[in-house]
Formats: sequence, C-alpha cells, structure tokens
Amino acid sequence: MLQLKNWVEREAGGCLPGLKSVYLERTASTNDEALEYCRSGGKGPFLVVAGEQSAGRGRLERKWESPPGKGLYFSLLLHPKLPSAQAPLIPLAVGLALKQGLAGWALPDLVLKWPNDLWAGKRKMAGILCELVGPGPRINAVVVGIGLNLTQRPEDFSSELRLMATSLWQVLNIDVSASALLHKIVSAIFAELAKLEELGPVVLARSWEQRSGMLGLQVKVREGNHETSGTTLGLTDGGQLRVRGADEKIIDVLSGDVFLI
Ligand code: BT5
Repeated sequence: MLQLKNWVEREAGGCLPGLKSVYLERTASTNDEALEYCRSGGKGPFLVVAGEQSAGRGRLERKWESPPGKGLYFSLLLHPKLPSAQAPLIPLAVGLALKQGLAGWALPDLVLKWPNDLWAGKRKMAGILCELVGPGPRINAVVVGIGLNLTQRPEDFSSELRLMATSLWQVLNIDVSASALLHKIVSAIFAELAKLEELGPVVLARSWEQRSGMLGLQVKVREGNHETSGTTLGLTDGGQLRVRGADEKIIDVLSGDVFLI
C-alpha cells in the first residue's frame, strides 16, 4: 500500500483544487476520522484513506470487514450546496460515481443495489456510508465513506460473508492499481455531486435509473418487520425506490433493506 500512501500524500490534490488528504496505516474508521476532523473545526474537501480499519462501519452500526491492504477504505468530508431534504440522493450520486470509477474494467452484472451497495455477479463488492453533520434546512457537511473490496480471496472474508461478498480480484483475476482507482472514484464523486447541485434531483433520479442496473429486477424489501416481494420500477425524485409488489400495489421504499432475488 506504499503506492497508495504516496498517491494520497502527494497527488490526491489533482482530483480537485484545495483537496486536503491524509493516509493512515490503521484506524478505527475513516468516517470517524473525517467526522472528528469536522467537529474540531476542519473544513472539507478532506480525504481520509486507511490501509486497514479496526472498526469499519456500515449502516445501523453494522460491521464493515476491512482487512489490511485488501481493500480501499476512505472517507470524504464535503460541503455540498444542497437542501437537507436532498440528503437521500447523496449515496445514490456517490454510487454512480463508484460505478463510473470502475467503468474501465469489464465487470459483468454490476448493479448499484439501492441505496448504498455495489454488487458484482450477485455478490457485494462495495458499500457506501453517508453521514450528515449537524441538522438544519441546508446540508452543512457530509461524510461520504466507501469500502471497496480489491484483492480478497474467498478465505479472506469471514465465513458469514464468504458466499455473499466478492472482490475486484475475484471478478477480474487481475491486480488493479488502488491509487489509479481511487483517483477515478474521488474525481467522479466531485463530478456527480456538482451535477446534483447544478441540475437537481430529477436529473439525478433519471440518471440513476438508466445507469444503476437496478431496474426491472426482482427484489424482496424488508422495512422493520414487514416484507414485500416485487419488481423495481424506478426512483422517486426524492430518491426512494419504487417497487411494484406481487399484488400490483406500488410502494415507495424510504428506508429498509432490499435483497436481490
Ligand atoms: C455498507 O453498509 O455497505 C456501508 C459500508 C461502508 C464502509 C466504509 S469503509 C470506509 C468508511 N469508514 C467506515 O467506517 N465505513 C465506511 P450496510 O449496507 O449496512 O452493509 C453492511 C453489511 O455488509 C454487513 O452487515 C455485512 O453483511 C456486509 N459486509 C461487511 N463487510 C463487507 C465487505 N468487506 N464486503 C462485502 N460485504 C461486507
């Protein structure tokens, strides 16, 4: 990961003028690092990249497996000029950026699983965790965290994940330069969020529908104790997933877990 460290320390600024960045060999969570930086008065854009996380997090305090040197683990502190009501669109825009960053490789069955996962061949390859800082009518700051599996072999995942997770190496069978990939993804995140600021949620929603690979799929939706199966129809302009249930009823999923079936 020396190459990644060198890139973060010397070249990351090339993604966006004014971008500050730090590389940490090991930390609990890059999202926690970026949140702490913000709470102690630091301003973005700020990029934190780690070689390993001891307490990588997903949503609802789920764990993100982050073994040393096997994946990309990074967070960006940003100040998008958006109303708070558009916060649910941020992980969707970031997902498009993640997919865009991987566009140079022939990855089959790449699906942005609403709202925050990237799946390849029906297995999870990356996850996105966006956390807002402070309440208010407009977004003050957001931390965008991404974990992307790069070189894990099946035995590198816990037994729990082995059959549902994958890595770029498992899909492509080649080693990809972590720094080149990070450069592409970070640049694409800035571009997608700038588009969201400029063109608004309707354009983002239509773009996500076209590019996510998530339309027309059979899914199971779990919201609390309630489960529905159906077909994905698209996105509302607020970023909710629209599903036609088996009973033909249309539901807009605000939060909850969606499973590809
Ligand atoms: C996510 O949450 O998918 C968001 C993960 C974000 C991780 C990044 S790493 C950099 C930054 N710093 C952090 O602390 N976090 C961010 P969620 O949708 O809740 O999915 C979590 C679930 O994904 C877990 O419960 C596992 O089932 C699965 N999982 C955990 N580690 C995984 C891995 N390495 N690859 C694939 N799936 C994994």
